[in-house]
Amino acid sequence: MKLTTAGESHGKGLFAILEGVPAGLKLDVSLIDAALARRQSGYGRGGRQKIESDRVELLSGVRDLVTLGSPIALAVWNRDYENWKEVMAPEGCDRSQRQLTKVRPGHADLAGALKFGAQDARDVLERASARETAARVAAGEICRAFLNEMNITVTGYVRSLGRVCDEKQYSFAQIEGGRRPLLGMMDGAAEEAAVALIEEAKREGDTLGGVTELRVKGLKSGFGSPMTYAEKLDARVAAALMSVQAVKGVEVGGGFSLAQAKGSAAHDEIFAEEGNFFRRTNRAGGIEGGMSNGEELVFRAAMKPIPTLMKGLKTVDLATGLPAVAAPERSDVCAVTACEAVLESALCFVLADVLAERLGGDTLAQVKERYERL
Ligand code: EPS
Repeated sequence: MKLTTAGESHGKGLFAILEGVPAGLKLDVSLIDAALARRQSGYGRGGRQKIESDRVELLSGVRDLVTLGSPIALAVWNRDYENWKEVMAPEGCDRSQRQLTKVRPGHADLAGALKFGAQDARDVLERASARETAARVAAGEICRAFLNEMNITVTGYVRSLGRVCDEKQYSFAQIEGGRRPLLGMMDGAAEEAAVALIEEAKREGDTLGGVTELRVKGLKSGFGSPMTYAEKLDARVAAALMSVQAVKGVEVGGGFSLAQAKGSAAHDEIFAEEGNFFRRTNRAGGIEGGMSNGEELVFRAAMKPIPTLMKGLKTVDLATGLPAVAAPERSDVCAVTACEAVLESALCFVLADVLAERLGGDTLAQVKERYERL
């Protein structure tokens, strides 16, 4: 499979072309729209989400809500474009307005302006913005529908927000049924503390990050390969998760904590019952030797605090070369809940890609038959 996205945060919209989805997959647009709504959710989001009410528009590759095997093109239109077309229109606009030269530490502004030779960091930040993830979520949800046909399901939750951390362990079913709507956390007391922290950050003109946990149930063993480094499942998932805006760390299973344990406490002993192999622990996060081992996949991703701070950090004005305070663009205080939704979609794409690669097939029926035979 191949996924390409295009679009600027305040341009006409966000677009995706998804190639390699087999023919015969039934799509439910309301499920894609629900995922887009989840991407807009979470306590602490900024004013933009009050303007947008993201919906997918399927443009090609689908007939009567069933995939044709051809590239699927889709759009998520920006309502806010109406307010920005004077400074963003591809056909011609006034570039002198809404320039951003007081580059924000942590954002793509400075490195991007230097790399692309831009006088106005808007030429870069519009694309670097996390609004791009609307296209990735829409495409990722098509991949999720494909995975669901093989009974492979993906879920996740917000494990920590700032210094508030929920250390408890949850089963896949608990996460699916128990994720709280306000922040996508599992524990009520932790969520209350996180809301208070967001309030505090908002008052201070500051921002917050957090950690999300992702789970995959139903993936059979043998996906990914140790034969070449680029085929390793953990490497591919890590790259996909790391590509989501503001993600600074990815863990698989026990992740960093395994480095502190002795080998006897870091691996998952193997048992068999009536010819079926199983483990009683899952520290490997379902991946050994770069291959799925049939256990649940477990990943964690750390999102840094959003780099647009209302209180502004020290920086330099690109236009004058003088010290300045970074531009306080409208922004979110915290978007970890949205990040979790995006990460699920990004994970769905990479898993669908790995599946399609190993199983081939022009039609969904062929893919399903091959999967069942494994
Ligand atoms: C986003 C929309 C953006 C930001 C956010 C993500 O809206 P606006 O810039 O119009 O307020 O809220 O972008 C960033 C965090 C960023 O760093 O650019 C969205 O829909 O996800």
